[in-house]
Amino acid sequence: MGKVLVTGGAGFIGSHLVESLLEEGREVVVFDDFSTGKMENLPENSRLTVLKGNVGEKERVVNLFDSFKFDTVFHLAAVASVAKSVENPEETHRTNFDGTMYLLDCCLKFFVSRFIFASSAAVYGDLPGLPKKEDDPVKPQTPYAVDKYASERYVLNAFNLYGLKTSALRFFNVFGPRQDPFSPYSGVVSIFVDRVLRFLNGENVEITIFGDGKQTRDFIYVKDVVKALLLVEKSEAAYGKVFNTGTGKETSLLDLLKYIENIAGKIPPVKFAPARKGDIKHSCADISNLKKIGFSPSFTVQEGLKLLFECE
Ligand code: NAD
Ligand code: UD2
Repeated sequence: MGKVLVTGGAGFIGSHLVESLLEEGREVVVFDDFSTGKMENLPENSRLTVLKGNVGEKERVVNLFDSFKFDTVFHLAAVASVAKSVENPEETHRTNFDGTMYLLDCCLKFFVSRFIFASSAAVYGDLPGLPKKEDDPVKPQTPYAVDKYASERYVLNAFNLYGLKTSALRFFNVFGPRQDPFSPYSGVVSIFVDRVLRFLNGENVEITIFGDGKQTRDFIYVKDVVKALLLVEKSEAAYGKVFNTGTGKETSLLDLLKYIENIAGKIPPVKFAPARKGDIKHSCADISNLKKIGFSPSFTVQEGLKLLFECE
């Protein structure tokens, strides 16, 4: 049996996927440029090979496929920050779009059996209508979202055009251990939990809510995202298809904070600031298609938060 390639495997979601693949007994190669990923996110394991490299460098990618025989590719490497894509669209495009093209091309040339792509709920933009279904209209409003949408289409078309067994997952708001809280545009859960832990350590910090706190998101615990990725990989019904990856439930920021307070006992002072420009008020996934292939989330937001606090 060939190996599994995880691009972006040293990152937040990728490292959890790698852990589960190793638990399944598989041979895993991580390919990551360590721009946001970290070596310490990854376990020591004789079945794990970690390589530093950039998916946006074609020769390097071809080299990678020359050196290993891959059965399956999970393509998670990306500049995951929308803000960075807005600041530097050309450079992020090389990673977020060109990288996908190089990998797809190699998968065809080197007869890889399965290709799974990490897309994003960002493709829906701010169009009204919830919960979002996969065939709803899209409105990718940032370089990040455009690259994700274009990549996703190339990935899915590769099944119909060339017979490569591809699938894509549109992740909603993922949270869990190892999510980096240090950018203002980091996931809100990681920011809030970081502030609470610092507050409990006696630091003078506060939590900022942009807007009235009534905005909602479909927060999904990272282990459930991994569950979805592995389920999709093993499902023939998933070839050539895209799947919303959320829980199907909306949680407001005010409720999120309540849940955190219930777990932590107390939270720092909360400050309200004007809503962020372009912020979406509500977001929620219709996950019927993922359910049809056997998915159900294992963790509620509260359960995920509890586990996150236990890890910290
Ligand atoms: P992350 O930043 O922790 O992981 C991305 C990984 O890709 C990092 O390890 C980084 O070093 C690596 N990388 C970046 N550019 C690279 C390049 N040119 N070559 C090789 N490696 C490169 O972010 P994450 O949250 O784990 O995101 C994983 C994937 O899921 C990304 O594709 C992201 O766009 C997507 N996604 C995440 C969320 C979320 O809520 N976290 C939501 C939607 C989609
Ligand atoms: C998510 C993605 C983003 C993009 C977008 C597309 C993450 C981390 N971000 O943004 O990359 O794909 O979806 O729709 O996955 N907030 C606060 N206080 C804070 C931080 C955030 O109130 O300190 C608010 C923020 O204004 C927003 C909500 O919390 O209303 C969620 O913010 P987020 O950045 O975690 O996620 P989102 O959905 O805006």
